[in-house]
Amino acid sequence: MTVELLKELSDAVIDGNKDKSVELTNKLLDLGMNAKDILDNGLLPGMEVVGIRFRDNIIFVPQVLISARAMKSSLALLEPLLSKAELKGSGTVIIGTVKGDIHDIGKNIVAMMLRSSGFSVIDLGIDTRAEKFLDAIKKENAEIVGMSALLTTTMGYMKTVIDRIKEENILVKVMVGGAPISKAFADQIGADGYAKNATDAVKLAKSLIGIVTKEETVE
Ligand code: B1M
Repeated sequence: MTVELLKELSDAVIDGNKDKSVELTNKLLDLGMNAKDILDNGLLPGMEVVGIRFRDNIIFVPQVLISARAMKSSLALLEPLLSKAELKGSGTVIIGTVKGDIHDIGKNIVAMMLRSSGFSVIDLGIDTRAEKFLDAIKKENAEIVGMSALLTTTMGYMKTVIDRIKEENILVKVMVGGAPISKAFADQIGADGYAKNATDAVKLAKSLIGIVTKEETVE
């Protein structure tokens, strides 16, 4: 039964049916499914299909937007549950989607998961300029800055931010992620780490500030 409901939830995201998406998310929570499983096995597979259809010109920006709205409405229900652990004291992370880029679903999930692992997260939102990253890092005395980019045309801006951090000799660890980003790209631009998804982002953030042992760190 839950497998069918998860499939229906994926379909609701694909169809951009916000009400159905919210209803099914609530139903799965009532049945006792944990928030992470709903995210991984219902919402994310739906958004993956949306991405493929968008890429193949089967659907266009308006349909993607209504799918994103459905996904965000369900995420809003999951967020307090994913953030419940509230293990304070892990450190402060400044996070944002880089300049020119307005994709924020993945970045929001990463922020949510970091919060649920005890990090204090300051989310600068989308289309974030280097100055805004730098001001926040200094103001919050952050241990980590996280940048997200979903476009091949915006991923290069991550290097601009890293160069500014180096120019100003700011002591902060830099982690990057987003669909077009790879470990090789992260190394090339001088980031301290790359994570391919939100779960790995948490492991990486912990390893960057020395919370986990070497064996547990993310490559
Ligand atoms: Co856009 N879009 N989009 N889009 N969009 C992509 C990225 C694209 C791959 C679609 C495609 O062609 N298949 C393509 C980029 C191609 C390229 O650059 N090579 C694209 C394009 C072209 C565009 C526009 C240019 C379209 C246009 O206007 N002609 C335009 C650009 C706008 C802009 O940013 N300036 C545009 C617009 C939009 C919408 C506004 C309609 C909407 C965004 C809504 C929103 O975010 N609020 C949208 C969407 C939804 C997508 C797709 C379909 C889905 C993205 C998403 O939310 N995925 C996307 C296709 C795709 O990626 N498959 C696409 C789900 C999300 C959970 O995954 O974001 O990858 P993701 O995050 C993951 C990991 O990457 C990682 O963890 C997350 C969770 O597991 N991660 C991190 C992310 N950030 C991290 C940071 C970390 C660590 C890990 O550390 C800090």
